[in-house]
Amino acid sequence: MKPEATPQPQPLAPGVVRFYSFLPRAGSLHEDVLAGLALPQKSIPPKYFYDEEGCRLFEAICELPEYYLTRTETAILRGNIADIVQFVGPDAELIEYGSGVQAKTRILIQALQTRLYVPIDIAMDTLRASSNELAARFPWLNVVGICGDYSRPLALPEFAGVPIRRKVVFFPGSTVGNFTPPEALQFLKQARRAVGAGGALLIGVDLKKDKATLDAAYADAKGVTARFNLNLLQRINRELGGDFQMNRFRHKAFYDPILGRVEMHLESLYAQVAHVAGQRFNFAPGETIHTEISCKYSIAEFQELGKRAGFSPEKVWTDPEQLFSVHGMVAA
Ligand code: AVI
Repeated sequence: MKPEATPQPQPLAPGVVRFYSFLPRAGSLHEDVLAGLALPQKSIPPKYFYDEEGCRLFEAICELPEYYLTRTETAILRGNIADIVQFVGPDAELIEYGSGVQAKTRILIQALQTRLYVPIDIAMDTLRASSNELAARFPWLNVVGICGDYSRPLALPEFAGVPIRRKVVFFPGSTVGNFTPPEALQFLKQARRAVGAGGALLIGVDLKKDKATLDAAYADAKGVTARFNLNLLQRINRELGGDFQMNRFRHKAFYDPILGRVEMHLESLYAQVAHVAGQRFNFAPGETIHTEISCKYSIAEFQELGKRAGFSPEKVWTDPEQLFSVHGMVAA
């Protein structure tokens, strides 16, 4: 795939937040949804969860008692911050893919005294709000927000005026698990190209564990994850003129220990017909739309993937229960 256009190097000034938009052309939701619903196993890419309401619901998921990922990763970062600072080294440009609400990023920026932070996110409103908040909190920080889809090749802008010794991609949250392993490999190769030789990767990866813990993490008692999943249908109704009836579908999520991944689906409760953008889609009772995978890795499996992408695994930080891992890898 051809990378998108690169702007010319720009001088930076702390406190001035710049934004670049490399958003996919309008119409990709339309094309992807119609194509996905026409497949024998209907499916919709998980990146479309994150409209305004989806971002809000995902933040609520991160607070749930069953969803151990966020608090465990945050504790790992806090508890090992001195070692992480040593691993990253001084004067690093911090590039964050899928920056979201950036709570974990604040820990890193504070400890690293980062001068240049480049958050990349598909949700422009969240990106703007959190970039402005970070710039206000850290007066020495240059923030360059990139609104774009990082699951596709993206040529990042270069900036002048800040001393940079190495580029470091920060990819927390185990979002890498939302790619299939071959897609994750492509993504890691792209991160390897983005940081260049001697650059580094700091990546959060959820670990394989018992099915009961994982099933509960993706089907919480309060039904927040269900609302997050069903919001996709509401988005399609609103943005593509769909007529899905929310109460005729249910959230379904389960860990498949053989494939080592959680799958999320929207299951049709009845034989029914739904229309999207004037096209008709039939659903049998029990038929599903596959909306997300969340792959889980052992430490060794993920290190192997990193090596295949051109990284040398140097550090792994985990919690006492071995629920979650944060890997520090260096571009070989
Ligand atoms: C963003 N991503 C890492 C989350 C995950 O755990 O796979 C998305 C999510 N889906 C359901 N709950 C959370």
